[in-house]
Parts: sequence; C-alpha cells; structure tokens
Amino acid sequence: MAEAFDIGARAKARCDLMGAAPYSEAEGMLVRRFLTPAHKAALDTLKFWMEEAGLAARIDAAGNLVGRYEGAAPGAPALLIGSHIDSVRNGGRYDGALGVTLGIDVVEVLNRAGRRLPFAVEVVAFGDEEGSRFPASMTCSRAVAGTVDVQVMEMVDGDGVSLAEAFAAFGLDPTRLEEAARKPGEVLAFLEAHIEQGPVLEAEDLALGVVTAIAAQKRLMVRIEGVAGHAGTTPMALRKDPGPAAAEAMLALERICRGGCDGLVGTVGRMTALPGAFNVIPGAVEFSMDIRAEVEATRDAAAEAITAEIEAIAARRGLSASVTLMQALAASPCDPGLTALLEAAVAETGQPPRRLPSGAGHDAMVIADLCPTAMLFIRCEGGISHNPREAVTEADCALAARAMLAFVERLAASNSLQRSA
Ligand code: HGY
Ligand code: MN
Ligand code: MN
Repeated sequence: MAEAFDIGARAKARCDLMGAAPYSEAEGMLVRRFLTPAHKAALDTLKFWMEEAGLAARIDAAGNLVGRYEGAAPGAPALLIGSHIDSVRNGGRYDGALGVTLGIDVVEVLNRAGRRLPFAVEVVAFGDEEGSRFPASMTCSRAVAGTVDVQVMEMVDGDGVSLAEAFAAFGLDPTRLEEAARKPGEVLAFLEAHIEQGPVLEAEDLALGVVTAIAAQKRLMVRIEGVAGHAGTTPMALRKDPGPAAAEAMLALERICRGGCDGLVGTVGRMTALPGAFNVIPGAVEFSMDIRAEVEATRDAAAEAITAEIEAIAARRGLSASVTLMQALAASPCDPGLTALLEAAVAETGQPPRRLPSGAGHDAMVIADLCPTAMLFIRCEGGISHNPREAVTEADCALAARAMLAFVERLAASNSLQRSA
C-alpha cells in the first residue's frame, strides 16, 4: 500500500507537538484537562489532521471529536478507533493522545490507497478519560456508550465551576449530553491503542502487547474531621487532629493492598489539610483513594476493609470520618474474537503477540458496554507514565500502526463478528 509519510512516527511527532502550549494549560509541563482552552486547541488541530487524512470530522454532544471515513457503502456500521485527548497534571505526551494520532495515520494510509472497507472507520478523541478536572472519569466515553448519568452535570471542578457551566462555556449544550450515545447497530467494534504504562513489554524486549482485560477500579473520597486549633498552644494529648489519623489510614490502605491478590493496588493521590496553614491544627483532612483489582470482589473487599479501618481509627482518636464512593468501574474483558484478530495482526508485524492484562483504566472498559473491544499496548520507556518522562520510540509506533492496519484488514476479511452477533 502506498505511503507518503512515516506512519506511526508522524503520530508520535504529533503527540510531541501537542505536549506544550497552546495544547497545555501550563508553561513547562503538559496539563490538558477537559473543556479548557488547551483541549479546544487540541481539538482544532486534530480536526485539521483528520480532514487532511480523509475523515469527515465533527464534535459530538459530549465534546468528543469524531472523524468518519466511510466504507464501501455509505452509512455502514463503524469500527471505532481512538482514545482520550485529556491528560493528568504534569502528564506525559502519549497517554491517550497516541491512540488518536495512530488512528489518523491508519485512516490516511487507507484513504491514500483508495481502500474502502465493508465498514466505516471512525477515529475518536474522547474529551475526558482521566477525570483530572472533575471528580468522575470517562465521562465522554460513557456518554458515547449511553451509560452516563446526566447528574454528572452537577459535578464541580476545583474552582467551583460545574460541568454544565464548563459545557456552556465551551459552546456545548449541557442538556444534550445524552445525544452523544451511539446506537449498538451503528458501531461494529472499538480498537484502542495505548502505551502500556507499565514495564512488562520492555522487560521482555517486546514492542507490542495485546490486552486481555482491564482491571476494575473504585474512586473514593475520605473526610476525617477533628477540631481546628492553635499549633503552638494546644498540647499534643488534647488535640483532635485528623492529620495523624489520615496517615494511619494511608498505612492501612498500603497494608491491605500489599496483602491482597488479583493485582490489588491502592493509591492516595490527593490529600488536603483544611484550612491548610503551618500554624493551624487542621479541622479536617480530605484524601482520595483509588483501589483496583482484576477481580471486582477483591477490589470491593479491599474497599470495605479500608472503610472499616478508617472508621475505627477515627473512633479511637475521637474524630468523625466519612468515606464517599465517587465512581466504580467494572472489570472489562476484551472480546475474545477481536483479541485473536489483533494477535494475528501483531504477529504479521513480526512481533510475538504477548497477552497481558491492563491495571490502568481505559475508554475501552466503558465502550465495552456498547460493542466488542480490543486493545493494543505499545512499549513505553521504563514503564513510566503519568509523568513527563513518558517516552516511546518511532519504531514501536510504526509497528503499532502496522498492527492496527493489519487488524482492520483482518476484520474486513472476517465475518466472525456478524456470525457471533
Ligand atoms: O487512571 C487510569 O488508569 C487512567 O490512566 N486514566
Ligand atoms: Mn492516564
Ligand atoms: Mn490513558
């Protein structure tokens, strides 16, 4: 097939370009949160690249950028290819974005060859996967899957701006969120390419991996309340200080997860002492807990155990505590038929098709409610992610794009999906 650009390498270069202003909200680091000017800049540029590649691009009702490349017959169901375009604070350039730019490369190769498939291909840049602005994550893929609750519009960001207000400021109608939902018959399958964000592929000297399943996750917010007081005059024995209670709770979470199975992990990624001053004993401490495991029952048992421990710690110290569930995402197995196609596609690039589970969450776990999914992992340096040191090679990105193209062709040649439908 004729190619007049460096497939994969160009996708990487595009992520590099989007790693700085105006595609980032902050100088010297990448922060691209949902519905910010940096998000808008990324959508404008991606839309330009999509149109250049032969996709007809639109912003859907949830703020996702969707580019469509028609199949042999107009209006055919679509293979969705994509990932998210938002980032965590001081994140890496490839987490999410690479899955979008690779999708554009794949379509451009098809388009330049005049290749039309028995299905349409749509490249999607989901707006919010990380939940780095509002407390819940994957709002945009949930909207596409038709599983989002319109109450999300009431969530507020750190500045007190509601999701509804952010939608309106971005030029979107918050009352129309549900219109982003796709009908099952419109969508054939979803393919997400993503950096591994872990060290397995590098350790085995492999460029690509095929994901078997995505781990279940829960997000909880904890608030421990005591009595604010003067840091100099209140003797240690007479304090009601939630700070040390929060420290005990963190240690308890670590102990519970270290002793667990099924890839159980627990993280306190955000902690705030209120009101927050050198010379004030905090009146309250709030912190987040992110708990994941490949098996939902294991995750849930850990969440119950830490909740009971936090209540006991607070009671012993004369404090009060509340644990609020912010979000629960079910474990998501990838589709066996598509996974087999993806394995064959990876093998076609000369890479052994290594299967592995994903501890990270991905849009695919939510889109699985809409259609069968497959996920391709790309090796990243040192397994490092959610960090500006995230790195991939051009050669690995080129292999990923070729595996994606091979997958598309194998899907076109196969009628296994229709048979199993
Ligand atoms: O949190 C996650 O696993 C993903 O990176 N959003
Ligand atoms: Mn991420
Ligand atoms: Mn990601």
